[in-house]
Amino acid sequence: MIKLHHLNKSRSKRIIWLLEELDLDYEIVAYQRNKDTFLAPDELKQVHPLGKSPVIEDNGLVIAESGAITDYLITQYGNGKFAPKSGTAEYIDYQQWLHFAESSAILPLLLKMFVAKDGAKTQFLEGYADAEAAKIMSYFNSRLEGKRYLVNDTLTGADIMMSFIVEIIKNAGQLAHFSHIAKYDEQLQSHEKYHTADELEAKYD
Ligand SMILES: N[C@@H](CCC(=O)N[C@@H](CS)C(=O)NCC(=O)O)C(=O)O
Repeated sequence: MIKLHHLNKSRSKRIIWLLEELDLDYEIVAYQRNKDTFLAPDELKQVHPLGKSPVIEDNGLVIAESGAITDYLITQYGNGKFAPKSGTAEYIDYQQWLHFAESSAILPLLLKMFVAKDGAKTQFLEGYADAEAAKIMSYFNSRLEGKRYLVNDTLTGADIMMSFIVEIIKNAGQLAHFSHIAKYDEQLQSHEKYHTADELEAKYD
């Protein structure tokens, strides 16, 4: 059975959502963040040297990185659902969103969170994070105009990956400035399993 190493308040919720959508048998192994440092406990390093979550174990494989896990699970168990056909233009688009979530999109949003948490005046970082985050959010917003989902008008792994980015934007109180992202958030929330993932995340928090 698939094992998901899940850290509370983390990107791992994406993988719970995907496992639920795929209707797979899986087990959650839960870990709690340190209350002061917000870091994962050392036990997670016994699963994978980075000691971060999510990590899955399946068929003797240990897979880290939520994008790689999403790709693996959909390729292995999707039966043609949740990703466009490989070799098509839509598949390239899908891959771009899958990677965008954990590269260009997340960095400035996290930097903004860290700058705010630190509270200190910075020479460069704050301005950089603000400008880059604004660029990322308006790009994402513009690409959603007139669309229900990112690719092929159906839920894919790209949407599941980007749901965490939407959550960060929402928690930062920015959703009201980006109407297409706000509508997209409602669309994601129309999926029953989105809420199952929320409930499981709360259960293990
Ligand atoms: N790019 C990785 C990021 C993994 C990551 O940073 N996970 C965070 C939780 S959202 C974590 O484990 N933080 C605790 C720590 O770094 O100790 C992914 O997408 O899976």
